[in-house]
Amino acid sequence: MGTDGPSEVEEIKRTSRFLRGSIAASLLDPLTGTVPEGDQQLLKFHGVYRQDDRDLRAERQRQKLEPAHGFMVRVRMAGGVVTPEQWLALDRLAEAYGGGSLRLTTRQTVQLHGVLKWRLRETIHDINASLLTTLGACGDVNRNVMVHPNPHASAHAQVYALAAQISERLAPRTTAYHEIWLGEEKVADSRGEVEPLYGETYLPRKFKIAVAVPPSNDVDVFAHDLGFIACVADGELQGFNVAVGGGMGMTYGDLRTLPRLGQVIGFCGPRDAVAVAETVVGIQREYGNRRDRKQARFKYTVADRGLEWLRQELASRLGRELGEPRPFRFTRTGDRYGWIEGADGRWHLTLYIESGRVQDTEGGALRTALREVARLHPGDFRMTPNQNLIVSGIPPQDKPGIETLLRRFGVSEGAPGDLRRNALSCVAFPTCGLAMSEAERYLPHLLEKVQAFLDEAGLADEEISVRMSGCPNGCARPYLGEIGFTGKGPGKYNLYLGAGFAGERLNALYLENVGESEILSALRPMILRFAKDRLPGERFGDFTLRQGYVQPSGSSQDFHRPAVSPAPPD
Ligand code: SRM
Ligand code: SF4
Repeated sequence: MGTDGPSEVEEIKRTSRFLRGSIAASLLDPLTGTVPEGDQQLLKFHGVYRQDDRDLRAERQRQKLEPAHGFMVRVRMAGGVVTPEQWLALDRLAEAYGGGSLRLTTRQTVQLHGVLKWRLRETIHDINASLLTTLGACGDVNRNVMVHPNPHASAHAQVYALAAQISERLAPRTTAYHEIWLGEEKVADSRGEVEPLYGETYLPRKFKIAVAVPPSNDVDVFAHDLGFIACVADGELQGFNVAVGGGMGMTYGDLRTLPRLGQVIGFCGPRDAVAVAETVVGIQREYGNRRDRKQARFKYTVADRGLEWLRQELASRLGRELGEPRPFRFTRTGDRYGWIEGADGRWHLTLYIESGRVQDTEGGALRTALREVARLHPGDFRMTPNQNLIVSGIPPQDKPGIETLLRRFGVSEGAPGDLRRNALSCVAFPTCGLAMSEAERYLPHLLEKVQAFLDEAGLADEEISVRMSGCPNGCARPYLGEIGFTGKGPGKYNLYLGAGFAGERLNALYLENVGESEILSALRPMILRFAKDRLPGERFGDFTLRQGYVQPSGSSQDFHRPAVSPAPPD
């Protein structure tokens, strides 16, 4: 495809017969553990990514062997809620096909890694048998809808129901999924099939939605293409402020790409929210850039055409304008750990899960512990937007049993009292094909060293948000960390400073392409000075900005980009 025509992925989608491609045949090809490029693109819509073990890549190349292919399988579950039975099903699959680990993600869901091609059908079949799905977990559609998961929050049930409705309304309708994975009868002629919302080319790019309940901004609502900020008065949901055009991903050296924060454009009533979501997605489907995938996210559509254009387009399609935004205030982004009692007397326990990795290691039997809890727990399990897990809805009489179980397996019920409690890291090596540096496997070691500076400064308990991604795509939302890292190459990172603790301000680049010793040499004097010169209650991110370590990046408002003509509607 030339630069003026649709991108190659557009062609793959258009000719795929609603996401069928040659997936069914490729899965049966005994000669290779992978599938052709076109099917790799289509598999994403089915919640499946082809990967290879990057720890083994060089050695296998040397031995002239095919890379050690494996597939990542991601579940779509609005708001990250599963029953104990569903948790047990995922646990069984992790054991059987996923290398013994479950990975909780930064978007409130679960991934299995390393599933072999020959096991994909069984894996997805079993996920569906437990009444979960992987359809639409990845690909150019609306992804997992995030929502503030604390079941004790006021109006939570209504807010959660909204997230589930949005997720359902925006789910792909293709029957290819059932045909390929669940053995349902083939549609002889897919030409009669329709995707009422998406059409045959789906969206120009992925689309992400989150619902926040202030004062918690645990979902990082401004990092989303579309965000709903609940307004609750006297326990009653009044409606939502609507934020548009956020996103994290950027490409080094490409100034047309930037992280950007969503901006609030108005207010809608609780009953209008699903229609707002559907309409915004429809606008992006028509106006998003289909020629250049690096310019195809909704944030670029908004930046190119302007907020006023979007407001008017939305109003004319909805048949009414959004209301004036209502006041709201966020105080933090992370999770609230430990036990909390809900209004109905049931208990909820938020467990800290390092980088969301649920597995048994020499250090502790976390996966076994959670399996045992699932066997006796009548409530549910909720993934948080920060890779943690809430065991939710525990009747008071069951609480002691669960406490005993967790202690038996060495699982702490509280948060670590150090930097780890507000830290996020993406998967990166060995599975992520785009990783430039380590993240999940390295961040804990770095945090230990940075924590030593806080201890030295007498700030052992200080809460600072730290985010690390293994590349600039930003899967750990690193541009919202008071201290943020993005991978540049083996052992090298860009260091960012100055984001707001409540996720309301992006950070800015402080050091480029630096290794551990430069990072530590930079952070130690800064932290010691913070202890001495901070204003009462001042957060580290605010301090680094006030002291001029970085200038406000301004990218949430002033969207710097060279002239790019907006894409015409398809
Ligand atoms: Fe992500 C691609 C992992 C949240 C921005 N992301 C990937 C892939 C699939 C790599 C690939 O394309 O080959 C990674 C798979 C790694 C692996 O081995 O599992 C991957 N992303 C993840 C997860 C698992 C990170 C984690 O450690 O938890 C998160 C799964 C979310 C989910 O459950 O749906 C994850 N990714 C995010 C987020 C955070 C968020 O959505 O809140 C972002 C930034 C927000 C945004 O989208 O702007 C994010 N991922 C990306 C991008 C850059 C998109 C862009 O606009 O430029 C890519 C690359 C791409 O799409 O081309 C990417
Ligand atoms: Fe992979 Fe980069 Fe995402 Fe990390 S940020 S999971 S390295 S794509």
